[in-house]
Amino acid sequence: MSQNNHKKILLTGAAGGLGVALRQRLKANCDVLRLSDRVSFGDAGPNEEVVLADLSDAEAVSAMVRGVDAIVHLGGISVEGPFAPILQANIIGVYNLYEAARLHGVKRVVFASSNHVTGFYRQSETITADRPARPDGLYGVSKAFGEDLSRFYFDRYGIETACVRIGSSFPEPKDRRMLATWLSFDDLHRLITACLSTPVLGHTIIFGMSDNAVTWWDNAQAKHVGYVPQDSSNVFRDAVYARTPPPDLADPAVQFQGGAFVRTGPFT
Ligand code: NAI
Ligand code: 15L
Repeated sequence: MSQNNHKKILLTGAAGGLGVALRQRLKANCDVLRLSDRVSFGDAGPNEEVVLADLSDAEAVSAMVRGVDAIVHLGGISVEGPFAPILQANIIGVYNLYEAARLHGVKRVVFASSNHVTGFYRQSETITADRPARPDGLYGVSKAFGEDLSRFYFDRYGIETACVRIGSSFPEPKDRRMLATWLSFDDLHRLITACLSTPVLGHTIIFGMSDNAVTWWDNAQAKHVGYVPQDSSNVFRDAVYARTPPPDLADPAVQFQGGAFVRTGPFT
């Protein structure tokens, strides 16, 4: 099946790490890719549009969403920190996005959630997506809000969403924890493509990980999405072990899935 089954896809957070990684890749999924962020990131290329918008500005978000048929929502605060920016971007911002989707008839969203929704599960556990949220900070709480909000917009308005609880999506795993949580950029694109193209998505929570040897997450409940990872952190394992010290088993960052996030803050 062709990957290109949308006329116009909106990619938010286009200036960020994953936005940059996905910009070229997502052009295969649509005729036109609309890119947005609150900071400028250069001009539109062929088959691209650029719309600058702060997620906390409802009017700007409405203009950003108007005319697209699917949204890949990466924009927002991506780490733990003070509550005010998280509130503006990840709570008010995601509300603005779904309201705009409802008003403009957008029927499918891929929402970049995070493993930090469940960061206070232990690394010794394997969890499925229906386990209760156990956020490891205000950032994780804000992503749990986005997951709940998107479920409401599905139940009430039929807007389908894949909440992708991304593990660690970087060019390579940076430490031993990321051997379990790593998601390659190509697998992230495969996962988003699956979410955009599956005939029936519904409201689905899926852990965003590559085919890593060690994992804490079970995606059995999201099989209908059809995501099959093709990369693995295993190829980096020896190098990561060689450059990192053995774990201190008394460290909460080693005990819990959220890693160092579980002991970050407090922020004022
Ligand atoms: P990033 O921090 O590099 O990019 C986020 C982008 O959102 C930035 O370009 C920023 O300018 C924009 N943004 C922030 N506040 C905004 C606002 N109020 N209005 C409009 N735009 C705003 O983050 P990254 O790594 O690219 O992650 C993308 C998404 O994926 C984020 O939502 C993050 O929470 C999520 N995620 C990423 C993971 C990873 O391993 N990279 C892991 C788990 C989740
Ligand atoms: C996230 O949610 C962050 O956005 C990313 O920067 C990483 O810290 C990642 O989680 C992780 O847990 O490794």
